[in-house]
Amino acid sequence: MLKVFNPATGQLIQELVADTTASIHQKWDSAKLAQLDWASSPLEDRIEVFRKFRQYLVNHKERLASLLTQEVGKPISQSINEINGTVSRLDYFTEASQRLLAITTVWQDGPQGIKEQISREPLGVIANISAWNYPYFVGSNVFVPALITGNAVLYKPSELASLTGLAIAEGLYKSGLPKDVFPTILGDGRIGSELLQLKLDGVFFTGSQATGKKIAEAASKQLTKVQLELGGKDPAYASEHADVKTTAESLADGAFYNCGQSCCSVERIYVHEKIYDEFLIHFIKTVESFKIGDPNLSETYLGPLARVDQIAILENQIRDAVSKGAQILYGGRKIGALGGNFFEPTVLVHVNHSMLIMRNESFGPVIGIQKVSSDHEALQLMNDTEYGLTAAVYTTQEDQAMTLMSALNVGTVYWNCCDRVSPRLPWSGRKNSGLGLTLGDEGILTFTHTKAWHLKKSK
Ligand code: TXE
Repeated sequence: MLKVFNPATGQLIQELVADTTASIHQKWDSAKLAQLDWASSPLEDRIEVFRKFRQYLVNHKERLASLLTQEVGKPISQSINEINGTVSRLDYFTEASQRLLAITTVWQDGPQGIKEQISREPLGVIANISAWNYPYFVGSNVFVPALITGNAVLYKPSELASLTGLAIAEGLYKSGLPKDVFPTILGDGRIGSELLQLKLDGVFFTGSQATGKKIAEAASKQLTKVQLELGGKDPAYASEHADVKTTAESLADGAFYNCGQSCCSVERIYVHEKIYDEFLIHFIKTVESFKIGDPNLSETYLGPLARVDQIAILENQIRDAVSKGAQILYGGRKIGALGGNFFEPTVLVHVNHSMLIMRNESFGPVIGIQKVSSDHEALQLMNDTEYGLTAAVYTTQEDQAMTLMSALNVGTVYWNCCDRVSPRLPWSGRKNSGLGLTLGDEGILTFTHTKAWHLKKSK
C-alpha cells in the first residue's frame, strides 16, 4: 500500500494500492496495442483531447488546487498559479504541435525530379517518471507533447503526489483520452526501477540527480532514449548597478517561492560590495513579510516542506556553514509549534564555496548570500558548480548583463528576473542538471523520431 500524508499536519490522507510487477506488465501490454490506434488517429483529434483537458482544468481549478495543497503542502495561491500556468502551456502545445508535426518539404525539384521530405513519428511507449514539486508543470511538459505526438505514456507520479497524478489522469480520461495510452503507475522508487525493466521506447524523468543517474544507467542497457530534468544550485548576481530594492524583493521571492522547492529556485546570491548592506536590509524586510503557516489560507506564502527528510538536510547544511564561519541573519530552525514539516525561511551571510550551502542543492527555504567585489569574481563563483540549470543577473546596464549572461554555463539566463519558465523557450540543464530538454518547439519534437523521405516518381 502507498500511504499519502499531509505534510502540513503529518496526518494520513489516504492509502492507495501500489502497482506490482504483474500490473506494470499488464499496463505496458495494453499500452503497446493502444498506442498504435492512438498514433493513427488524426492529429486534430488528439489535439482536441487537450483542448478539452484545458477546459477541465479551468472548470475544476479550485478542487484540483486544493488536492495539490493537501498532498504536497504548496500554498493554495501557488497551487492555483500552477494550474493557471498549465492552462497556458496547453495553449502553446496545442498551437505549436499543429505547426511542427506537418510534413516538411526541404527540396522540391532535385535532379531527376527527386523530392525530399521530413516527417515525424512517435517514439512508441514511453515512461514518464515524475516529481512532486510541480506535478502539473513537470508532468505536462512531458505527457502533453508526448501524447499529442502519438505516444503512449506510462505515467508514474511521485509517491508524494499520487493523488494529484490520479486526478490528472482522470481529467484526461474525461477529456477523451483512451485510458490505455496513459496508465498511471503508483508506487515508490522500487516501482520506478521495475518500470525500467520493461522494453520502453523512451524514459523521461524529473527528480534528483542521484536517481537520474540510476535511470540513465538502466536506460543505457536497452539503448533507450533518456531525458533527465534534474536539480540545480542556481545563482543570481546583484551587481553594483542593480536597482537594489526591486532586486532584493525579486530574489527573495525566487529563493522562497514554493518553499524553495523548485528546480530553478534561486539557491545562491552574490551581491556587489557597493550595494551589499542596502541589499540585505531590503532582502530581510521582504522575508519578514512572508506569511508562514496553513497552506490552505490564501495569504500563506510559505507552507511546509513536502518531504520530512529534507529538514535534516537543511539542518546539516546550516550546521556546516556556521561551523565554517557563516552567520545566520534570519531563521535557521524547524518550526515545531506548527506541526508538520515547517522550516523557518533562513538567510545566511559570510558564506563561501567551502560550505555545503553554496555547493549542494538545498531544495528548501534556505539561502546563502555572498559579498563580491567585481563582476569577474561573481561570474567565476556563479560558474563554480556541478550544476547548470539557470542563472540570473540584476543590473540596469544592458551591456553588462549581456556580457555576463553570455559567459554563464547554464541552459537558461535571466536579466532582472528569476525562477521563471516559459512554454515557448526550451528548458534544459547542463552538467548535473540534466540531459535533453522539454518545452519550446524542440521540447515537442523530442517525443518523435524523424523520418527522411527521398521521393522519385517513376516515369
Ligand atoms: O526525488 P527522486 P525525490 C531533488 C531535490 C529533492 C530530491 C529528492 O533535491 O530533495 O530530489 O526528491 C522515482 N528508479 N528534486 O525523493 O527520489 C520516484 O518514485 C526509477 C529535484 O522526490 O529522484 C519519483 O517518482 N524511479 C527535482 C521520482 O523518481 C525512481 C524535483 C523522483 O524521485 C527510482 C524533485 C529508481 N531507482 C526533486 N528512485 C527538480 N528537477 O525540480 C526513485 N524513483
